[in-house]
Amino acid sequence: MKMLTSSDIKRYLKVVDVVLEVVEARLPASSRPPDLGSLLKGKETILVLNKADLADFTATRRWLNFYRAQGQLAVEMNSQTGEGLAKLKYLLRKLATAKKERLSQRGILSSPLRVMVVGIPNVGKSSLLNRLVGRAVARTGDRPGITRGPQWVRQLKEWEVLDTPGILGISMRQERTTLLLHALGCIPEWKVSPEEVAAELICTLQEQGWRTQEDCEEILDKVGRERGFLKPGGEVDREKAARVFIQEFRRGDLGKFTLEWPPIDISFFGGSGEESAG
Ligand SMILES: Nc1nc2c(ncn2[C@@H]2O[C@H](COP(=O)(O)OP(=O)(O)OP(=O)(O)O)[C@@H](O)[C@H]2O)c(=O)[nH]1
Ligand SMILES: [Mg+2]
Repeated sequence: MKMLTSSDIKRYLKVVDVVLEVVEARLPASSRPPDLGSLLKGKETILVLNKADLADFTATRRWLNFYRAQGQLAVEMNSQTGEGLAKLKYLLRKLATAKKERLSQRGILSSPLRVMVVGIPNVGKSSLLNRLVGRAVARTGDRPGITRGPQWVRQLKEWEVLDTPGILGISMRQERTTLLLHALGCIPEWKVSPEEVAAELICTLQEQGWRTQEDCEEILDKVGRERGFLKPGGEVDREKAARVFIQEFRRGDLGKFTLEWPPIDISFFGGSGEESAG
């Protein structure tokens, strides 16, 4: 499967003005590729917490405060409906104006802002691009690995956006993160069993206040029996049940949950919780 490599990123960084780093709002830190930060050093970046419609509202406020307190531009987004787009466009227009001024000082006629969209698979990079340019030019889909190669799309004279395939760097990640990334559908090939993923997911959801006292096996047995996923001897097919359970979580059927919270609650030290972008 074609994934974006570090050398691809380095090459594109030479020609882009801004990077939109798309992360999963339900896993904002662990869905950042481990080495990306050092590659992007010195480049203007905007962190996009996408699929915010599926995340816990308070958690998203905290994450935005957390990143903004570090001087990182960060916005939340629902690329399916376009909610959050106005704020992102506002930030991009500010950067475009700054670029125009820089160029005109050197007597150069203005050129559009060049924006690159990067992130791990299935976080909504292509959906975001479609929103930014206002038409469905990039293919999207509910599984990882949809975008096969980089694609430039121009939006009038305002900006040019580069869609890219997902970046994966799972070897360096903790086991728990790998399991949760599977749960979110960000890993193209199953490297672990669906039951293991469901077990970690259920445990995490319970930590996040999901109201059920049952353990993983009980939950999967219930899901399997409700749907008639039975093996010849009458035993529940837990693997099939686990896949369905994970699918329901991904779609938000279990509710809005964020699987990790920022290390310290910065809003406690004076953040209002409703801050403006930047
Ligand atoms: N609920 C919700 N779904 C979204 C959002 N953004 C994208 N999606 C869905 O998530 C799935 C993945 O979206 P894509 O835009 O294809 O993701 P991608 O990052 O380009 O994926 P790859 O090209 O495979 O790496 C699709 O089913 C989208 O409809 C969002 O903000 N909220
Ligand atoms: Mg894509």
